[in-house]
Amino acid sequence: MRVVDLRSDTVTRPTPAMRKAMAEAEVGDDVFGEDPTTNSLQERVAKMCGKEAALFVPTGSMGNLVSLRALTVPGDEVICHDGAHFFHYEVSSLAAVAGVQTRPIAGNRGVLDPEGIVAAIRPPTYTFPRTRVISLENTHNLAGGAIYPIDDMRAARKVADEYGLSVHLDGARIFNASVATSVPVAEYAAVADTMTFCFSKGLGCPVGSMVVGSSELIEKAHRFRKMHGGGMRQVGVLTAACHVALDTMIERLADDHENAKRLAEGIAGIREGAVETDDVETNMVLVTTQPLGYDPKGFAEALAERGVKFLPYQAGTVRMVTHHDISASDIEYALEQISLSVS
Ligand code: TLP
Repeated sequence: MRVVDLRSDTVTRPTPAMRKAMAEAEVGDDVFGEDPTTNSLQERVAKMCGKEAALFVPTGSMGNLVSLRALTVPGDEVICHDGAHFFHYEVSSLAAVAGVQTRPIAGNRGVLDPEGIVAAIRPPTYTFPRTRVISLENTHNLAGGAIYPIDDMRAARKVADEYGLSVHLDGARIFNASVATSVPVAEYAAVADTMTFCFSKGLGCPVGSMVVGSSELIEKAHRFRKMHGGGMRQVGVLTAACHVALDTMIERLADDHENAKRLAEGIAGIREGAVETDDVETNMVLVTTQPLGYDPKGFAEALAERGVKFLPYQAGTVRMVTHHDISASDIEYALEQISLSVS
């Protein structure tokens, strides 16, 4: 059976060029700082992001944790959108491991209102936790790949500067935002003290994420990475694939965005109200299943039987994600199957 896997852009398999680079990678012991492929990747990424330093980490979750730890001490508080990935899907690591409290606030499609941020900042008394960080997410996963506009990010930065706070950016999919808006990744990174992004999502690598920031913050993050068991040895076998991703996988994200748009329009054509096509800004499509005659779980199960895979999401929706291993013809196939499943 033909399979069209729209569960996530994490399901991509390494390209032949990645596998070749991985097999031939020059390696050394990275805990001794001697892995040339990783060192050159970190230097390359830092430069690309306009930051002093970068650190390779195994996952986006570890990237968020070591970044936020570098910016806080136990007892501090981090303000974020109430749909932030680390608030929902990272096993409470900030609370459990960093001893840091999360202050989720409402926002429109992942974007925080500066006044809302100000209202959440704690006054400096002995009783309150100390507000330390504003954490942003771009693109915003729970908002269906919504772009956090650069001007809104700068408005949050302005608040941070006024109140002496730091800014962290969960930029797991920052390259999707950058390709969609033509705003260079360095401009997004300039808003933040620390930024993470993932190689293992739209960029198609098997493993890996990056943290970028000042040398001082990256030094701290490096210690936390080791503390959390993330000191890796001949890690050039992984970072070699990341070099290939930077060479070959960025511009093509536009294809994923086009496929997502086509998918959204197709589903909207099958049943009115199932998709807000204007909300599809990058590589995700949130589909409200009720107009299609299903609940999210039932819809995902019915389509999985036809080889079209996706995940039930929040509030009566399913999420479909386009990526390197999904072609325009896969989208047409998925639409056919959806159409056949809707009576
Ligand atoms: N997101 C994954 C899973 O949570 C489901 C996905 O399929 O979208 N930040 C953001 C915005 C993310 O979307 C993710 C992963 C992470 C961080 C964590 O990255 P990993 O999985 O590498 O720890």
